[in-house]
Amino acid sequence: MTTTTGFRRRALLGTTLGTTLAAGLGGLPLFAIRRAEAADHVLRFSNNVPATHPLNIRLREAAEAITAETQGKVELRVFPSNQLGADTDVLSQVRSGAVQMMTLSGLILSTLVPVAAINGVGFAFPDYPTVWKAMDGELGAHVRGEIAKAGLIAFDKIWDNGFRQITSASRPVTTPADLANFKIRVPVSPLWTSMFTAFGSAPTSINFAEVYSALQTRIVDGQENPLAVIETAKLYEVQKYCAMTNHMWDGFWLLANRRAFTSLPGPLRETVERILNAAALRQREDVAKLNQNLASQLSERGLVFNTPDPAPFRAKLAQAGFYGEWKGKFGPQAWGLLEAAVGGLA
Ligand code: X2X
Repeated sequence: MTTTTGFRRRALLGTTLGTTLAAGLGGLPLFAIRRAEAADHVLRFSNNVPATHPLNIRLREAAEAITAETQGKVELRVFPSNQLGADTDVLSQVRSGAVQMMTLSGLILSTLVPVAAINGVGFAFPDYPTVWKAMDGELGAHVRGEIAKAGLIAFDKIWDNGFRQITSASRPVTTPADLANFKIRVPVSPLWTSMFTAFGSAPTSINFAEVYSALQTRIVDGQENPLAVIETAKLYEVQKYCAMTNHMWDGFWLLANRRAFTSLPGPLRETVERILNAAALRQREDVAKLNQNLASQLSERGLVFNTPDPAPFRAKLAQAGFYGEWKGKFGPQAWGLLEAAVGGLA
């Protein structure tokens, strides 16, 4: 009896004290303070998309599940929108351990792990079932193996970015001829530069953190991204046209610093992996739905859509030697795994 009363009084006192403290700390909710104090392992997790993108919605959910299932021993602290730096900087930080985790496009990762760009080969994937068959199958396993050799951990399930579409400010893209001399932002990655050079465009490598302002100030005329990114990053505010080219599928590898992640006791590590891999599967469904439904919403916001025939775009890449060049760079083993999943490439 006494114990119960004592416990109650302390709990009450704790709450009052906590509230006062929280007010002093700018009104942070009490649970945030307690959680930050209690976690034995804090994993700082960076990504480049806005807080409203399905990637961040599912990551926040996963973070809550991790706190609950590990009884607060592990805290996944998610930083959206490049708050910890642009992709190429954060990749260095994840390698050094200053940041413990991030999601990153395989194409950008390819500056460290060349074969990680292979999913970006132009027009390689016809649809989502083929994407997941390849990335959850042998091709993805091969890429994860190479990532491991570079000292990083890649989680089993890649997250979806989506099929990419080309937006522009000054004129629509209807044929490959419209891409000639087109000033387009591409992410920092040799494959992207090579692809738009093959189209005859003038590509500029810019981290996603700078894309909105590069478009706004007209440093470039256009960019290419899946609709979910165009919508959540509000690129429709600074672009007029959107060509549904589906010229590339891209995903986000979930990467962890090996030392930081393997310092977690085994059972905690397994919990984090299980929760995040399950979150990736849910995020894939969200993005697929969004990419199906967003066109009408974006038209209402003023973006003018067209759906070009992809055949001449693909022919242009073949004619410029794009496929031959990248087949040589990736080598017969990786190229063979890609073709096993998607069929023969030009
Ligand atoms: O930088 C981009 O355009 C983005 C958000 O799609 C990637 O992460 C590759």
